Amino acid sequence: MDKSKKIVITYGTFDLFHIGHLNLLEKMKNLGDYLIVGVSTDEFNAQKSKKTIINFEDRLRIVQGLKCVDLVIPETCWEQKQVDIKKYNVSVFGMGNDWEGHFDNLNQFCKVVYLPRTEGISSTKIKQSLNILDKTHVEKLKNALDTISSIVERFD
Ligand code: C2G
Repeated sequence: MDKSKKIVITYGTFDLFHIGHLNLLEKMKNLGDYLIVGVSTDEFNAQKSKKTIINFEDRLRIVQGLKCVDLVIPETCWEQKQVDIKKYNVSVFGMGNDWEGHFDNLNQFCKVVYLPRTEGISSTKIKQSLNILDKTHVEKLKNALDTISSIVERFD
């Protein structure tokens, strides 16, 4: 790694990649010259009790394809951050501010920043919207409506 470059690093799942992820990664890149992104493996997401729609290989490739990203690495555990910071001579570790305070311990190794999240968008929100469109979900709603209609008819 070119010692003259200011290395910045961040980590995430990046499921159903959206503008909130891109905003964060571009803000992180603007803090240095070389952006490393740790993408959570499917196994690590299981540890985070986080269900993803897109598998690790595809999430990794999507992040790797971004102009602002210089290197992607697998994120396999919580503890790897300080190892990565030393290994890659990282100057700045950053996350969205929903993680405010969670990684302050890394201050002993590098600068720690928490950047404002992009409001109104999240992988969870997207999944919930997809749920509404899901035919089995619609079927359940239809059955519930039929039940309500039959109850109402009894009182007419
Ligand atoms: N993010 C954001 N704005 C959003 C959604 C996400 O700025 N609307 C940021 C998050 O704060 C995080 C990054 O995008 O810094 C990736 O978000 P997730 O994929 O949800 O990452 P998460 O599951 O929180 O995993 O060790 C850290 C964990 O791997 C973080």
